[in-house]
Amino acid sequence: MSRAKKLPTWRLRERFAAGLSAMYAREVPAYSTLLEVSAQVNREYAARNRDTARLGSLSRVSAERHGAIRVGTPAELNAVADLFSAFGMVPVGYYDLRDAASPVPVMSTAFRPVDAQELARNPFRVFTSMLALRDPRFFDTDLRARVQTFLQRRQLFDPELIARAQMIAADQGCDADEADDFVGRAVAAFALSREPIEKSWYEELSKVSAVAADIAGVGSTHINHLTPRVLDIDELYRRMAARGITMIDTIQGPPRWEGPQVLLRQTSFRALAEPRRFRDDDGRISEGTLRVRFGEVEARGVALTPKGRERYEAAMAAPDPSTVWGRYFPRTDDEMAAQGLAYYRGGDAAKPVVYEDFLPASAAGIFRSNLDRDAETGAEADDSGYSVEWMAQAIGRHIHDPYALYEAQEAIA
Ligand code: OOG
Ligand code: NI
Repeated sequence: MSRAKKLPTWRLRERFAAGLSAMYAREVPAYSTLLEVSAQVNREYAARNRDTARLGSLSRVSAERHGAIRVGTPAELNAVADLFSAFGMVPVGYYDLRDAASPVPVMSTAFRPVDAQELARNPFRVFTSMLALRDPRFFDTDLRARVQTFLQRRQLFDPELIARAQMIAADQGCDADEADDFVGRAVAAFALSREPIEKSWYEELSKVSAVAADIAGVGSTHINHLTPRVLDIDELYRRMAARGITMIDTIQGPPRWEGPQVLLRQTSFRALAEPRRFRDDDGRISEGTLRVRFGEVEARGVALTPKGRERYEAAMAAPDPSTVWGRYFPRTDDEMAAQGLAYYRGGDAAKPVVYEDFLPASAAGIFRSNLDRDAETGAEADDSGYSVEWMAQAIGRHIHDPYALYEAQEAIA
């Protein structure tokens, strides 16, 4: 009897990303429109521009997505890390959104592949946030204890699924005939639950923050958005608006300009009201709606060095960054490379290293654009001790430093 063919983790990642995308398209119809328009914009862009592939092949870009999920506890984050390890996705970077102009009670990391070859095969990444329950500015002692009890009682993932994931990660893949079942169950773990929501509990948490309610007000987690990549985000924005889809006011991140595209530009449409069932204190079930899931799209540019990033922050501090951009950034990749502002493979300005991560200000903006009101924070001192080291320890894993990864990519000629 011949042995079943083995699928490597990147094939599983490719199927996982495609499976989530198919599920999200069924659940959120406006996402399908976004995919359609993105594909159209990408095809037209590729036909007009011969150097499209410098920031990734059209096949990579067309399949490219990032997702976002939110969990409550270190134990849940740990389970997510185990699950994603079966797809060759590891934690990279640390984003503390409690510090944002409009604070959100979470800290986040991104799970993604890190090797250049793995990224080229399928770069699927998931922005993953954990509730900052120990931060007294958001949660008093009483509420914290009740949230903790609630979270301890729920189980986001079947332990058997997690055990399977650990085995697949150790083997770097699984037999082809097992893959469908494993990937299918992993995808289903992120579907929107149809279970009734305890109304008064959800409302109490909403008063702290809509994100707290989305995380700890329900018994499961869900994909919160899924983001395709486009080669021309300004054109996409215009076309979505022309189709009558209300986008947020701006494209976040660096402005459009004729020089090299840097980092990440993102825009989104507002969360849509989705039907959900609620249970009131008497046990009565009623129908209602919640706005939690939305659509986002992004364009990616070259990764900046720490020096380039400093310039970026300085330019972004201007009232209208687009009017001053040329004072901070040169107009050509050659100059960017020569001044040590961005990463290029083998130092060759024709081979930019794509930015694979996120931007804290944009992330906070994305969260915010989908909330009806800001979180109410108290004046207490933050004694939570949250930091990248804290998170790494809590999940028993190294959290990769994005700059170290870009440097390693630059070293590949
Ligand atoms: C995550 C928001 C951050 C991005 O693209 O910056 C994000 C969330 O809403 O859970 O996805
Ligand atoms: Ni996003």
